[in-house]
Order: sequence, then C-alpha cells, then structure tokens
Amino acid sequence: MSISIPAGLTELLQGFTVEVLRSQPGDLLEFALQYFGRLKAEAAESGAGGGSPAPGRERGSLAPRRAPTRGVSFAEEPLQTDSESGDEEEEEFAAPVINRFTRRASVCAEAYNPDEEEDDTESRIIYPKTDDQRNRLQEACKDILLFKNLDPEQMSQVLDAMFEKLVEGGEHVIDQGDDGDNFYVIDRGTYDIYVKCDGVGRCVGTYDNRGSFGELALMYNTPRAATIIATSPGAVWGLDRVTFRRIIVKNNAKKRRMYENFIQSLPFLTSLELSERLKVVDVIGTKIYKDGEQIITQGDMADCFFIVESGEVRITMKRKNKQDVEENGAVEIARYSRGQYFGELALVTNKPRAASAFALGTVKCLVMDVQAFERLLGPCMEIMKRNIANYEEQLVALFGTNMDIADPSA
Ligand code: 1OR
Ligand code: 1OR
Repeated sequence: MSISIPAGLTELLQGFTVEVLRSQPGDLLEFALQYFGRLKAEAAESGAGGGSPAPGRERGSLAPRRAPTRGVSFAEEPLQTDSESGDEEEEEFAAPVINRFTRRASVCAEAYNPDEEEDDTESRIIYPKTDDQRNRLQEACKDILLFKNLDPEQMSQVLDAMFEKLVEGGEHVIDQGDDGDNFYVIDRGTYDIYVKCDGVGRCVGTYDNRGSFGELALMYNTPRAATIIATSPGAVWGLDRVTFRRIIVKNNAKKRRMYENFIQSLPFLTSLELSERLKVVDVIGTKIYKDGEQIITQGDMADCFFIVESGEVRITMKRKNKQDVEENGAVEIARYSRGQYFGELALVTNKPRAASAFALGTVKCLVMDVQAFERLLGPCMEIMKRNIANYEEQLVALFGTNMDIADPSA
C-alpha cells in the first residue's frame, strides 16, 4: 500500500517543530494555534490562496523576502529600539524557521540583535556521530576561518549541530538565487563555483577537498550568491541556519567590535567602502603562531592571505640553481609587522608560494581564504599589484635576475 504525503506537509511540520524547540512555549496548543493562524494569514496576504506551503523545490511564499541588503552590517544598522522590538518579535514568530530539510523555503530575514540572543541550551541541535565521523568532522573544521574565533563551548555546540551529507558527482549543493538553509564545510570531494553573469553561469573558482561555503546567505539574509556543484562524489558537513546565526553571526558582532578600527586603519584597504571593510572582518579568522613556526612554505599551493596583527614575520626565499637543485639555505627578503600583509602574490598570480614566512616571536595574523580574497579585495588589487612590481625590482637587486611571476600590470 502506498501512502501519498501531501506536498508541503513535511516542511510545514518541521518548520513548526523547529519553532517550538526554539521558543519552548508553555502552552503548546495555544502556540500552535497562533503559529498556524499567522502562517495562514501570511499565505493569504502574499496571494498563495491559503494553501499549504510550496513543496520542496519551489520557492516558498509564506514569508516576505526583504531587500538583499537587509541586515548586511551590524555597525550601520542601529540595534532595535523598544518601539521597534514589537515588530521584531512578530516577524520572528511569523516566519517559519529554515532547517536542513526545507531547502527552498522562504528565508526568515530577521533583523539580528546579537547581544539579546538567548543562549537557550534546550534548543540546541545535536546530531549523534560515530567516532569516525567525529574525527573527520574535527579534521575538516580545523582550518575553517569562521570557526577560529569561537570559544571551546561554542565550537563544541557547532560540532554537535553539524550533520553529514553525502553528495554525488554533478550534484548542486547550492543553487544561486535560492534562500540559505545551511552552511557547509567540505569533508571530501571537489566542487566548482559558478556565478551567473548576464544569465550565463561562469566557473569562477573551485574547492579541492577542503574549505567551506554557504555562509553569505546566512550572514546577510541574501539569496545564494553562487552555485556550488560537486565535480566528484564527496561529503560535506552541514550546519543549520539557526545554529549558524546563533553562534557564528553573534561571534561576528564581537569580531567587528574587536577589529573594526584596525581594519579601517590599513592603508592597502583604502579602496574599499566601509561596508566592504566590515565584510572583511566577518570572514577573517585569527591564527597565532609560536616563535619560529612556519606560516607559509615556498612552493606550496596557496589558499589564504595574511595580515599581521601583532609580532613580526620573516619572509625568506630559496633560489634554484641552473640544474634545478636547491641552493644552500634561504635568504631573508622582507620583514612584516602590524598592519602589513603577505601571501597575496600566489593568490594574484595563481602560482605556488614564492617565498616562505616564519614567526619571529609570537605572531598573530588575520587570515582570509582565497575565495573571500577574490570576492572582497578586487578593489585593492591595484595597490597590491604595484607592490608586486616592487618585488620584481628588489629581486633583480638581490639576485641579479628576474623572478618568474606574472606581469603585475596584466
Ligand atoms: P552563499 O550563501 O551565497 C553560495 O552561497 C556560496 O558560494 C557563497 O555563500 C560563498 O560561500 C561561496 N562570490 C560569491 N560566493 C562565493 C564566491 C564568489 N566564491 C565562493 N562563494 N566569488 C568567487 C570567488 C572565488 C566571487 C565571484 C564574482
Ligand atoms: P606568496 O603568496 O608568494 C610568500 O607567499 C609571500 O612573501 C609572497 O606571497 C609575498 O607576500 C611575500 N618576492 C616574493 N614574495 C615576497 C617578496 C618578494 N617579499 C615578500 N614577499 N621579494 C622581496 C621584496 C622585498 C622579491 C624577491 C627577493
């Protein structure tokens, strides 16, 4: 016997369940009456005719989508005043919460006041994991920059809430224009990033067995900015939107308070608008290196960019002789301290690291991944390329030869 499940039933009940878990109402029946009553009213208002929510592959129509810029910047948006907070409550209540099962349901584009968010232990999401899963998850999350500033308790809540999703080659993990449901950390597999330009999708980058994606729609309440397609069988770890906002977005507000002034003071970012600089803060992670620790290895493939927050960084370079055998030792070619950057060259030229970097004393760096670098620092490229041109001059002065780097003016 086959039972047919009405379209939208799963999303409807899951949305409700998540809202109950989040709000922990005293009177469940009363809460349900209000929840579904409001859902019905919203549906009627938006012309959906009061039917059940749209099924999975359709964009839901129950909650209005705000302008994409909504909620982009905490610093620019004042915190809720008392007179506004009533609206805020209604809105939060009205919009069904996105979870991993409702991929294309409408986004609850709530204004977010990180300081007022309750740390409600009972609404935590926990996916039990095998030892193997936990080990792989920990390994995959080790270098995720968005997790770098979390305290151990926040990190353990994030790990608990993550769930494994297997993907097939050719599968779209994210489609541009959709509403955001989850943030993803790559466990394994390769993925292409496509961005539509005049309606035509163009591959603008790839992920190779590491990294993360899907944070933008959740951070800024915007539609998905790119399509992510698996180019091999693989697996990703998902983190639901509610947990992401409760922990990562809240943490980003703290990061903005910590780094806003520092980021404003960096000369090489002068070409960026204020809001773009704040987005830089949102994606950076901080890494601390012990005295003598290697930060970059010459010849490695590159996937991130560094800004020195404190301490000193030594840049050294080895040269190869005519037989392609390494010459003895490396030469120190530069030192960087607070406010200076390094590790941009390989990202700009798409070549291996041209030099190595080591910590002199304890060093703290702000680190940005290559996708964020390309997405956010385009306007700063002229300044960086001018500096790269200087490297070439200094290379000639030091070694009496030119270095094999791309034409910086290209
Ligand atoms: P999202 O939630 O918008 C798609 O869903 C994800 O793709 C996005 O978050 C990012 O995590 C990821 N531009 C926009 N999104 C990108 C980009 C990107 N790269 C990765 N994502 N650009 C490519 C930079 C290499 C800029 C293209 C113009
Ligand atoms: P990367 O991604 O290649 C090593 O990783 C980083 O060292 C490099 O980016 C630059 O940020 C930094 N030539 C090449 N890279 C340099 C140089 C440099 N100085 C710093 N880096 N030269 C020295 C100029 C003072 C010219 C060669 C001697």
